[in-house]
Amino acid sequence: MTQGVRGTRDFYPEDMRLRNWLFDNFIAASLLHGFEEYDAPVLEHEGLYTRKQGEEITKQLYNFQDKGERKVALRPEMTPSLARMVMARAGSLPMPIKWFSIPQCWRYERTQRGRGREHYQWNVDIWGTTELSADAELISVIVTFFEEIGLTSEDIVIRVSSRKVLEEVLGSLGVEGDLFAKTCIIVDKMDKLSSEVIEEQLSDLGHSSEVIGKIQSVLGIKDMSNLVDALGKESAAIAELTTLFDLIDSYGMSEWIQFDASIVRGLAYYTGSVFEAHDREGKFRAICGGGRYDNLLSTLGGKDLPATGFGFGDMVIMELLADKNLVPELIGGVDDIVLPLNQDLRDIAVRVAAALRLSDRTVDLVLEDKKMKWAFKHAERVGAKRLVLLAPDEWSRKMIKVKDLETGEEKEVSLKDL
Ligand code: PZH
Repeated sequence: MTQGVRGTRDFYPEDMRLRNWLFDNFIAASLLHGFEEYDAPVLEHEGLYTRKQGEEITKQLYNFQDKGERKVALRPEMTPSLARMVMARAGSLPMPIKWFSIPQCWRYERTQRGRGREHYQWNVDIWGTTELSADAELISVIVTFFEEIGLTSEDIVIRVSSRKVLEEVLGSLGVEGDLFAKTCIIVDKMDKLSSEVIEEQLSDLGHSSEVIGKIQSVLGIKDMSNLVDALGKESAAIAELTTLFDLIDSYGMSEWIQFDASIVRGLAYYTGSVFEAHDREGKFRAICGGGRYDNLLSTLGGKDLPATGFGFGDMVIMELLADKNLVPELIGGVDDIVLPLNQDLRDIAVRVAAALRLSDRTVDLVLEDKKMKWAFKHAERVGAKRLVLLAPDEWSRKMIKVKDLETGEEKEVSLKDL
């Protein structure tokens, strides 16, 4: 029984060092922008995710009945939990809310594709403002994170659009509401499925060939001036995107950004700006994605509050960093290894270790009888800075031998000086 549950990962210390490094960078970019951390249970009522628009995320729900016959699910995403928490304190939370979290999210696929069933997803959200400055601020969080970990705008492009683009075009053809949300979910799969399959799915939804042709022509637009030609100068979508791109310019982030009408995101609840980050070479799936979702609370039985946010998984980014040779080599953080050279010196070694720890040094006290040779190898493995030796001769003079492993320098010091 060495294997965990199918689709789950173990994190050995070397994996955990990397995961912590990644999360520390998520946290740093969030805090730098004034966000506060929150958390919620991994187990939620299944009803929090029952949406009927055919999203992959709700089709793959990891759900079951608990021993009290309650229908529960492991969260597939964080936004509904966040919405629940905001709703529970509606009226008493000072707005805008700027919160982030790094939850583990789950999916259950029946297909045997050997894909993971859990991942961690950094979530950053702003609630309580309709201002596009919030959407721009979120993009700044993402760009800051990329820069922190060594990625540049030559590696990454953030594709931006607004659901209002397609909404305006399809609205004039009578496609609205639920049907519009379902259409976006199909359109979102355009880079994964063939155009024949997409056309078939759109026609199964009841769209005429005129509507399908219109969708295809609009989604091909990658340039704002062509969008103006398609939607007209009076378009609300154009006004919104122009404001957003001006803001992005003020942040100095324009080289990261590209308008792309094919970005609609595969979740039903998006209402306005939407964005996805991709590697420019196009080798990987989307690195992160998000957008505005102003109407989510009413679908959960509450009073709507404007909101915008993004989700950023822990897997694609690590694949990309590996591809670019940007995965840092991390070694453990031990300052000192304390080694008593015989058992009579264990008691004093314990006291030496305690004194060092009191002065905030991280200490690995060798627990068994070990030789110097072992200690050197061990020091290398854990990346220790000093070897602190309790040796009989030196200790008979109340001295401790210290070897600086970075410079190779050796000296004898008293406990006080150590
Ligand atoms: N956010 C849905 C999701 C959950 C787990 C994995 C991937 C996606 Br693994």
